[in-house]
Amino acid sequence: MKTQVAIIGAGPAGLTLGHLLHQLGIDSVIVETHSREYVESRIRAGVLEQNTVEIFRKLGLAQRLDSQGIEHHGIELRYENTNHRIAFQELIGRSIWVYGQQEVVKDLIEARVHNGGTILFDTKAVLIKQIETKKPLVECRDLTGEFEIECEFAVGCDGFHGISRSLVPAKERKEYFHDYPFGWVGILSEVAPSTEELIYASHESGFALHSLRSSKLSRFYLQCPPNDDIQNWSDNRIWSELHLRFQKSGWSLNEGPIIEKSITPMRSYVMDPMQYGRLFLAGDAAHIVPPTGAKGLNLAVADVWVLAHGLGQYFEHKNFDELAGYSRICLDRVWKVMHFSWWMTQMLHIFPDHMDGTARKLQIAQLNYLTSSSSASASLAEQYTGLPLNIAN
Ligand code: FAS
Ligand code: PHB
Repeated sequence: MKTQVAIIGAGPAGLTLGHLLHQLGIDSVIVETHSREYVESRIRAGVLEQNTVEIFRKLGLAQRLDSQGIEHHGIELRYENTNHRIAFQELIGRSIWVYGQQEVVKDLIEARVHNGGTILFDTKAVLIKQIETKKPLVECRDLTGEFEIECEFAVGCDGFHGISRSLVPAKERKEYFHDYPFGWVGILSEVAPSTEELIYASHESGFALHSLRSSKLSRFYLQCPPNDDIQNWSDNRIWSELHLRFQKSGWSLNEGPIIEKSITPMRSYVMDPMQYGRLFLAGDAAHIVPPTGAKGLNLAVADVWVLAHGLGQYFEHKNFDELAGYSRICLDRVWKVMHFSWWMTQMLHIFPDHMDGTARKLQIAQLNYLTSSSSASASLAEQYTGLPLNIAN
């Protein structure tokens, strides 16, 4: 099989890149190890930056997002029985959209198939060869056997557990790991949200987040010990912890059937560089941010926005300059977004070392400053709704 760009992984990064290249008239093939049903049912992200929404609109992929997605003009910070709204629209004139990642993935796959684009499901990329040459080869295995895809560029959009980043020689790469001393219990419940906007709650017994998917579907997250077992989280325990951490006089939390619950480790990871020869990395294949800032999916889309622009310059003008700067441009944004996600995480979670109570006092002081200063709130708003996307600087 031959193509211009071979894309490994049909997550938000790979699928968005496929559409950006299609719009530029560049041929691509996407290989995805799982079935279509599996990738369309995976529950993950839920918040889209304004940048991400604008890119999907530019690509004509936002019909359902515009009709079923919910635009939010702010978030709530809740601590010590008080509520504080960070008003994005008033502060900086920008918004976020609540729209499930699996809905995004469904829309992007639907459109790709409609455009006659190739996605090979149930097809695993097992190796990418000749990445130092102008003709990389992606070795694939599907239910019928093995075959190769010859391409001019191979893009690893294969997530944190993919194969692609391991193909960058160890002596050429620097990796930055950090595991946080807690995880998140993620819960999906068939109950009307008890809030108009997301609530980020910081409570002595741990962090909690009230997000949503629709007027009938609520999404919650609870800070839990690292490596905790979901068996330890009965529905009763989940509801009593949610009531405790969101407690605020005059406010009540609706309860309903819990239809999905899982535990997510909280870590951060950055791979530098995000390119080697004709192999490029995008999304979770190159970086993981703790979900407190709701950035993972949005950062994946920002990466491929930069990459597609560089590939467009290459295929149109045989100019490699922009592609040569891909890693530098993306890592500038990755570290800024990593800092924001770390900052939200350290401000809102309870850490094992509470410094004899000093840590909590410092957190409350940080929250009091943040919620009483319009410039500090505007900074949160700017970072949460999405830093401006810079293409080539
Ligand atoms: P993905 O992991 O989504 O996709 C990679 C794809 O590659 C997968 O489909 C995989 O099957 C495939 N693949 C892997 N190896 C392969 C191989 N060898 N051959 C072929 N295919 C292969 N982010 C936000 O922005 N907002 C949020 O609210 C948010 N909440 C989150 C909540 C949870 C519980 C989790 C786990 C993550 C959350 N994230 C959030 C982050 C998440 O959305 C990721 O950042 C996003 O999925 C990254 O997209 P991709 O880089 O495309 O990787
Ligand atoms: C979600 O809705 O899944 C969500 C929202 C905000 C976050 C993380 C996850 O910070």
